[in-house]
Amino acid sequence: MTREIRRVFTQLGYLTLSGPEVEYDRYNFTLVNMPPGHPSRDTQDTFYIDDSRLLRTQTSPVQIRAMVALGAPLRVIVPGKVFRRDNDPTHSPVFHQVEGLLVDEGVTAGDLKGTLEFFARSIFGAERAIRLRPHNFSFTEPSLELDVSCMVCGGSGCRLCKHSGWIEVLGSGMVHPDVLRNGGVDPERYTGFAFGFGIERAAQLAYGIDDVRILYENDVRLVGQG
Ligand code: 2U9
Repeated sequence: MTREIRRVFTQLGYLTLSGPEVEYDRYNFTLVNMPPGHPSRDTQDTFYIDDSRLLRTQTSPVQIRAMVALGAPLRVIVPGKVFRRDNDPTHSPVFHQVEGLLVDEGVTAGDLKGTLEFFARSIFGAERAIRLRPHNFSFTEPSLELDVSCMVCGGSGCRLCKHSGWIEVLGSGMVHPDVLRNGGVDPERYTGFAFGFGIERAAQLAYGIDDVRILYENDVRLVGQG
């Protein structure tokens, strides 16, 4: 799945980057607009190592590091492991995310929409329709969630899409000017968009996998299909 996602974004000129899984809370939270006291920082949700270090809960700190190191213009995707204190039938304490970031002069929400449509059709099929709904993330303003027309019924309604015809696939938005500033990028000159999603969930939707655990069990009948 990661290979397929990389192929889509490499075609669009994105670099693939990685970064540390043990992070400073400043990079994981503060610099993406989650100041001390933000609910996501709760010790009920986050694995802390000590007062200033934790297991990253998202790959966003790598995009901050990329802006600082490479500056604008910038196109990167960051696949990698993330950690959350969640463990139930639909949540694993470790899972994989891809986040993407594009920063340049004159970037608009229209560019974001076109990019997400290309991504959705490349991964989930050329006949897929998309829709964007308003949402809220600390690092983007405005924030948008992307729904893709259901890969099982094509939109007419079935059990997978709970008879709505749509499946929620990812979160996205226009990068908050304070977050650009935190990466050393001038928000008066540059704008950007960002997106993020869970790779296991994307694999379940793309391949019709109803139980996430088979992705971790190393059954040779599954791993032999790579
Ligand atoms: C920087 C600027 C912007 C990354 C983004 C999302 C939206 C998002 C979650 C969806 C489900 C991850 O797997 S999940 O829990 N993510 O919806 N992530 S925009 O925005 C950034 C990141 C870094 C510097």
